Amino acid sequence: MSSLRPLTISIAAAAMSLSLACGGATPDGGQEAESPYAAHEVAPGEYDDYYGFSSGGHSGEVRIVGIPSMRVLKRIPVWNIDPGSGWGITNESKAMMGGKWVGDTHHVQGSYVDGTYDGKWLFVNDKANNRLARIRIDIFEVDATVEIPHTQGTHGVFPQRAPTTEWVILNSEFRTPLVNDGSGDMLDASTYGGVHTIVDAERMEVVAQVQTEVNLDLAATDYSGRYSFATSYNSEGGATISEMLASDLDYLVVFSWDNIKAALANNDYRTVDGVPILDGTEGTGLTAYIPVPKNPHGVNVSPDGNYAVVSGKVSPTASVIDITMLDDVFAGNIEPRDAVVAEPEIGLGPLHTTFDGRGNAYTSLFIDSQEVKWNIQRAIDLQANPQEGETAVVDRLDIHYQVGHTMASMAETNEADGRYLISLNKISKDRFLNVGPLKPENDQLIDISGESMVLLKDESAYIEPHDIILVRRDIIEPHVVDRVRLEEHPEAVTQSSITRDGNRVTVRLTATAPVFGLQEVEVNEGDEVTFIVTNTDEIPDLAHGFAISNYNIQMVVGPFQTKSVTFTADKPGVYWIYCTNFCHALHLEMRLRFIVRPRS
Ligand code: CUK
Ligand code: CUA
Ligand code: CA
Repeated sequence: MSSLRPLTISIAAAAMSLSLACGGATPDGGQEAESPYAAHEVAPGEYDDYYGFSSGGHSGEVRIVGIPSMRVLKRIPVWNIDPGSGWGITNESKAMMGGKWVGDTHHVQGSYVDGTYDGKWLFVNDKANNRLARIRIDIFEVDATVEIPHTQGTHGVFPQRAPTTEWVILNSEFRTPLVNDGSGDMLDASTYGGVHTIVDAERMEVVAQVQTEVNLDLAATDYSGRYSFATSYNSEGGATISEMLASDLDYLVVFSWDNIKAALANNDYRTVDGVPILDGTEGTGLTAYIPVPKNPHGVNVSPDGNYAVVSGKVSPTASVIDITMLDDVFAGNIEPRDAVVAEPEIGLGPLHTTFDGRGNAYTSLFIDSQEVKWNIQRAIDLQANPQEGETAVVDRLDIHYQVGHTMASMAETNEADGRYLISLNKISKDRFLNVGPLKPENDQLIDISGESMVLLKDESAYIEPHDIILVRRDIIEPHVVDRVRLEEHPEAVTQSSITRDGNRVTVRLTATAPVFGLQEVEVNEGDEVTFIVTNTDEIPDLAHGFAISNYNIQMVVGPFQTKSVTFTADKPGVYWIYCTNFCHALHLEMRLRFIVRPRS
């Protein structure tokens, strides 16, 4: 066990040691003869106990990982182009992506009922282009997206946890002018602000935005549907890194949903670009600004709903906020800082905290390259009654290396079960075969069922997952269905046909292994051609591909699915359209001629 560092560290030292170049821990090296993972291995043909839903960061995707095997089971394209599903290529997905082909997914969260996952939706943010996407769990595909106005660095995202997910909230990590059209003094950062955006989960529309003067980073909701939280590391309102590090205290901003709903009902807002903007600056009653040390990062709510834990990042502490005291804070009965009931020193670079449902918290320490387990009640008791040499820290485990997010099984629900902990490490250094200079990231699986944490497994990850949630499989499995999409597309094809309207040609095409419904399609150079392809196979997990040689078109049409693509037939000649997904012994013969007659 390494000893605790002093509370105060200089800005320069903190900023330097936050850089990836300074690795904290050294490799463990020694491997035991019998791996502790053996007892957790998922044998061939066996299933994992948990679905891990992980954000893909700048890849713009969401990944599904089986836990504890750590096998990647599926990748769901969200803000990236992927012929494997046709995403970004089909007319349907192009409409949802709005011409923006990159995204930065940080936080995947599930929809809730009564404080636990209902298995209906996943929500994921796009920090780069400021969007929210919703993924249907029955088919694991994006079915709706919404652009978030008046914001940049759309970061923390969290669904309402009770009674059901009606709202999803998102934060602006970057402060900007609210009306950001080049008017006003753009260099005057004191006029910038950040917004806490409320999205209607069902309609996927922005309900309102609560404007603050500070930046809003990570997000969480409580377990009663009455509060949401945002960490703010730039209470200074700075525009440079030294300005953002100037103050010893920043904030946890608490949003009162009771007061927000009252303001909306009383029309106590202004409307900008059709969006109600509520004034949530300090003193307006919609928010409470709880001072916490310095440049905090994650905020996570304990599964009993009682505490919000803020991870200090530049401060070697975690701050424990008693949620049951927030009503008194908003009523003005106590000072905001009074709701901080513990602030244990836990180590260097605390980023995110998760829970085992037995009263323990696990915080990722980026600089120390450790997971630290500490007891929340012990921290509160020691804060009230300090005892020389006593600590709330229960255990420490070196990880490899530089952990960002960490998450325990079911930890973001009131059914946290304390079995597994995932450590999403940014740097693997020497843990895998060298495929450098840039090596894979390292997702580590840790057994937290006992008093001490036990490292079970390393798994390489493609850059760069940020966050993950671990969902019990019995919550997901009942919702995954086979034939749901057959009738969903308004133009699902049962008969192949070619129709022409002026220079617009629509080709409706069935696909049943090993044939497309037509063997030949003839158009004229310059025609605008739309192919609508329906997978009419009866086999519940068989996909067909659709690629047009030299036309830069390739999409896969999943089971019972219909997809369309529109393009201009600008190259005369003979072009083979072929199935790109191995579907049948005669898969290679599954093709048709696309004939483009030259303009005469
Ligand atoms: S942030 Cu990436 S390590 Cu976007 Cu959740 Cu903390
Ligand atoms: Cu259809 Cu290969
Ligand atoms: Ca700060």
